[in-house]
Amino acid sequence: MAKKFSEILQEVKEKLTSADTSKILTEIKVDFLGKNGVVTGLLKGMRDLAPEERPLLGQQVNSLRSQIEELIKNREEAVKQRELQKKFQDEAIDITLPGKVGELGTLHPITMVKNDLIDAFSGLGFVVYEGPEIESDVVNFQMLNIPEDHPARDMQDTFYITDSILLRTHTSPGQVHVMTSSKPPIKVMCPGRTYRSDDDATHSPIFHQIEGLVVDKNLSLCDLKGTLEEILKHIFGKDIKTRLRPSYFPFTEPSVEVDVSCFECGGKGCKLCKGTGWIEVLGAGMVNRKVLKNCGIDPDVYTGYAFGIGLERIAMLKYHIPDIRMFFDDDLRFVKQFK
Ligand code: 2U9
Repeated sequence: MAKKFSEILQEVKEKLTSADTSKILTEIKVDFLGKNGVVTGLLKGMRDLAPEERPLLGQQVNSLRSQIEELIKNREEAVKQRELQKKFQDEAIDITLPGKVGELGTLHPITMVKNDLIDAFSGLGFVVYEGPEIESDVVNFQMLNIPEDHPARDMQDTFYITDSILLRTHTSPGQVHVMTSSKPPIKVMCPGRTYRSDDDATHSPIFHQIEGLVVDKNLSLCDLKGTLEEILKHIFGKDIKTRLRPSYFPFTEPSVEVDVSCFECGGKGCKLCKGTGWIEVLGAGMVNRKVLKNCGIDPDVYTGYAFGIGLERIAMLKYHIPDIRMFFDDDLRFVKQFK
């Protein structure tokens, strides 16, 4: 029997030497110590012995069990260490590899022009007011002295929601809200989306404006020209010149169109300025006395100047964009060019 014990022990040792996974170790444990294993088989064999022989065999089997348990436990620790080491190797992270850089978005060119203008106007003391995009006919037209028979009031030109509610056709109603709710001195800029029923290479049903309004005592066209010159130099470069040409808008009197000397050819004449040396960039004027009065401001005490800038027009000139519809096509290849 003693020989059988040492053979069993030898067999366990041999099997353990080549056992290199937890799974194989478990199998060995079951084979030798399990319910139907070798050691349990030895205990079951006690039934065939005389009663006086049984205690000695019991002790020997228990000793064998303890030795096998000890051997398996030692091997288990080594295998666990090896498995852990392998796991670390397999899951190793190379912290020296460069990270994955997510693609950064870009600002839309209209947003870039708008931000640039807001920066420039803020430097001159203008504050931003953003009015609603849905307006009444009264604020969008009547208070701005736009007469009943003006083409802008036609159904063909304006998006009406009801007979008296519409999508604003300019950001000027924003300035009306400022004038009716605060007292001069006023110095505001109103950026935002505007809507007109128009659709071709230079007109879009949705477009963007930034308008400015200053109301104070003793303002003149000189103040307007000085302010615009500052802003236009900021946008188109220090070397440009500006000129005012007479024009007509119902909300300003006198009204002017503002040109800058061509920033491409320096005024000599080129394709961009159509050979004239000048490029029209915005409209402006002294606020019409009737508009001041409509907004509760005494035109005998206060004066005002105002201007309107089409953001698409500025962006088209600045970035040589041939068609206004490109701003609204959502084509990433277009937008990404303005990084
Ligand atoms: C108030 C009083 C006067 C705003 C003005 C213009 C001239 C003008 C155009 C520029 C390009 C519109 O987008 S565009 O087509 N705007 O020419 N806008 S004066 O005058 C105002 C505004 C508000 C209370």
